[in-house]
Amino acid sequence: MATQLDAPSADKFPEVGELKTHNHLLGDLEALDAAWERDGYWFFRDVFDKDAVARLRKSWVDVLEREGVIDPVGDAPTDRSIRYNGASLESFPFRMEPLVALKPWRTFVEEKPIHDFFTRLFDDEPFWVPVVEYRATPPQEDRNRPRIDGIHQDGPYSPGIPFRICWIPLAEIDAETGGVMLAEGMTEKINRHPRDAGGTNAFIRLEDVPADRWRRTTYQAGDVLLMNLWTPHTGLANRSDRFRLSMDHRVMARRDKCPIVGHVEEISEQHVVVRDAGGRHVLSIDPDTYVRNDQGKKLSGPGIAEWYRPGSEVIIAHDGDRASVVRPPH
Ligand SMILES: O=C(O)CCC(=O)C(=O)O
Ligand SMILES: [Fe+2]
Repeated sequence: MATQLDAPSADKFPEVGELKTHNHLLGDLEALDAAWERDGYWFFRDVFDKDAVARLRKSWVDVLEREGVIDPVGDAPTDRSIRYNGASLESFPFRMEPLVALKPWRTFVEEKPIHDFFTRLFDDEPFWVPVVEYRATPPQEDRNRPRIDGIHQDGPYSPGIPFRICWIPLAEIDAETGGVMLAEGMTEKINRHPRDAGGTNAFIRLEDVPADRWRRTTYQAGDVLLMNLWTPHTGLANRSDRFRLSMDHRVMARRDKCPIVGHVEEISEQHVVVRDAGGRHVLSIDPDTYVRNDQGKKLSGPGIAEWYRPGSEVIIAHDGDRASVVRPPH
């Protein structure tokens, strides 16, 4: 079933097909890997415990109520009642900073049914890389703007850490509400972003993705979409009257090459000392180490110790004693 999304330039907007579901592959690692390489994603329909998702969603609803942008829902089921009430969004925390501080993902991934799902999926314990975006996207104000937020791959921005993107809808996200749209079957490890004259990455052009590859679905609380780092994807503007609630996170299997997640004790342009639950690690830094700030900009020389301070939370990918990537969680 294809969805014709209403767009100002409907002639240019692709027809969007339905995502496949991969539920039938759960328990078969080989078939899952093959699907991952072929399709570039796994979409599992209705696999999360609804009460666990509702508990997670409550953190979003609390913020929206406190900000006065939805009317209090009280005991009513919240998954359909996150209607934007029209209040000013001038001071709205678009990156949901109150949730960044609260880290509600921790409790969520510890919920037994959620943990069990990922353990079954990987046939191993999940390792959660604490790179999380909490999204509460209000209806688009200017309806003449394009619906495509920006087609991108996450891979080129995260070299060295082989995680999977884990995108979790917290309430129904239908065609009007938008959500993630991805290009199926484009898993080659190539950076598809055109470079502009300044050498910075621009968004991938719509015309560079074959028009028949685009997929989405009506997402429901309980579904989860995992994406290959090389899969081109974009958010679609919200044309509904409700907030769009989702969380995107990064996950991998314990047996894979997990990064160190800890706090900086000491850092210079030559080394970093980091402490995690397992103790203290000393890693070398060289000019090829991708030490980045929160905007993805590479730091070098004294800039490293200026940006990272003792106590900073840090994620470090490494080969033996050499750090290959040093990045902040957010
Ligand atoms: O939710 C969105 O709008 C985009 C999500 C995304 O780009 C990601 O999870 O990597
Ligand atoms: Fe992304």
